[in-house]
Formats: sequence, structure tokens, C-alpha cells
Amino acid sequence: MLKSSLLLAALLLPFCAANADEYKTDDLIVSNPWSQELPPNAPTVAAYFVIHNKGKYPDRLLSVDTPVAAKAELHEHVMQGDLMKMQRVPSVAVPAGGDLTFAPMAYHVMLLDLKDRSLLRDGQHFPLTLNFEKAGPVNVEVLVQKQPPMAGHEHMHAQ
Ligand SMILES: [Cu+2]
Repeated sequence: MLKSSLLLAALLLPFCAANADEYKTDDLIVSNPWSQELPPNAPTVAAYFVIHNKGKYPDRLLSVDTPVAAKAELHEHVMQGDLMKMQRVPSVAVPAGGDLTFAPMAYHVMLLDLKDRSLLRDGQHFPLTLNFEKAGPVNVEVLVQKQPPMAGHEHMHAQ
């Protein structure tokens, strides 16, 4: 019984990444929240994730909170002339039946006035709350890693 349900769970795993972290509401799945380890004197840290909306209605990410920083903002990167600049955005739409990707050089969560740097080291996790207009708050654990995860990385099979 236990064995067969474990097998079923394994078969149902979407992309068999060994450390795929997913956080779900009825309609939203927030997957693989991560942050790149930065030097200890870095003034700000960014966090990334992908939000999948499997519902019929759009939602909106309104704000984020974390205990590791006094301020957490939603940012986007935009071209200004020849320069890539980032700027704060008030909220970000999550399309119905679509994905919203937070990634380097795109939308990101910017953490300012860092309070607890002990959790910002390779291999650590820190909590982040995503506040959605409809889905409400979703709590995720952001994995800090030295190397950014590769986009479209190879499947990791049983070890
Ligand atoms: Cu930023």
C-alpha cells in the first residue's frame, strides 16, 4: 500500500528535478524559489521563482515580505537607452492559465535593508511570503545557492 502510493507520487512529479520545491494554492503553484549567494557586504539580494496559474482567472502579486529584510520590493528590468536598469513595480499580473517567471534580468523580488545574513548563504533557506490579490498569502522557502539553476536543465534520475 505504502509502496504503491509512493510509486504513484513519483509518477505524478512533474519534472523530476531532485530538489523541485512547490508551494500550492487552489489555482497557483509557486515553484523553485531561489536566490543567488552574494558577498556578505552586498547591500541587496534578489529572489526568483516561477508562478504557474492553472486557474481560469488572472491573479496579481501585490507584495512580498520576509523576515530577513526590512524591505522587500517587486522589481523589473527595463532598457533605458543602452542601459539595463531595474525599477520598482507596484504589482505584477499572473495571467490565467499561464506562467509568470521571476528570473535574473527580468522580474525579481528585491530585498533591501538586510537583517539576517546568516540565512543568505549557500544551502540555506529563508522564508518569503507572496501576497496575491485573490489567492492570498503563500509562504515559500527560498533556497540560497552559489550557482544559478540552469534553465531547462536535464532531468535528474534516481540516484
Ligand atoms: Cu531590483
